[in-house]
Amino acid sequence: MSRLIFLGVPGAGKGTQAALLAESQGIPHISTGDILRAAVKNQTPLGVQAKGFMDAGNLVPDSLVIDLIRERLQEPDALKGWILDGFPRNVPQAGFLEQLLQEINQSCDRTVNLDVADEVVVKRLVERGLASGRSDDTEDTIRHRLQVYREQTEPLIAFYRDRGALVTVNGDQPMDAVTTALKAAIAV
Ligand code: B4P
Repeated sequence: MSRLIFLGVPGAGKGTQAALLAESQGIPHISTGDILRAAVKNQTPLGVQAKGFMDAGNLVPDSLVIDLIRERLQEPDALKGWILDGFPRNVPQAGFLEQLLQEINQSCDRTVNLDVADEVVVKRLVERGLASGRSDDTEDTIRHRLQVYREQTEPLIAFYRDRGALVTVNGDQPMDAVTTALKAAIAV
């Protein structure tokens, strides 16, 4: 059983690797980005509120994602483990998660930081934007997302390092090499 948090710049491969690992471990892959994109597509009240923030490359307000995570982590399939991809995204979200895990008698085993240089992810995401039409994968918005990452998400590396649970994996390798390195890092 694993309970893992994935950190990394936008486009580091969090979604890609979290999906593979969750499948191999038989635990849910919980991506706040995927949940929000589905809400936008279905024009739910959550999606209507989130769309403008996402299109601009900003974080959606904490209150929207916090409620969503509180409910999702208490669904039956999440009792045996989970991979959180894209959450927490800032220090207040990390503080909320710590408190929630205490309330539900769970703890996170590892936080994985997928390390990839900015210019590599800009290229990856521009390519994905051209292939998928994802509205936040344009070069200007990607660079803004990287700035938001530096200001709001990067401090979580120190937050989890202080708690002794952080492992860093080089995400700038072929996908199967990243998967192998990741499995080795979380087995330690
Ligand atoms: P996310 O969906 O989390 O998007 P992301 O950070 O860009 O990462 P993503 O999962 O897409 O990329 P991946 O690395 O898998 O967030 C989108 C938006 O949602 C945010 O900007 C924000 O507005 C909102 N949001 C989400 N969570 C939030 C929260 N907690 N609080 C507030 N707002 C929130 O992959 C990128 C590409 O690289 C793919 O095309 C993939 O095929 C490719 N790739 C992966 N690994 C590779 C490798 N090893 N080599 C080459 N290419 C690779």
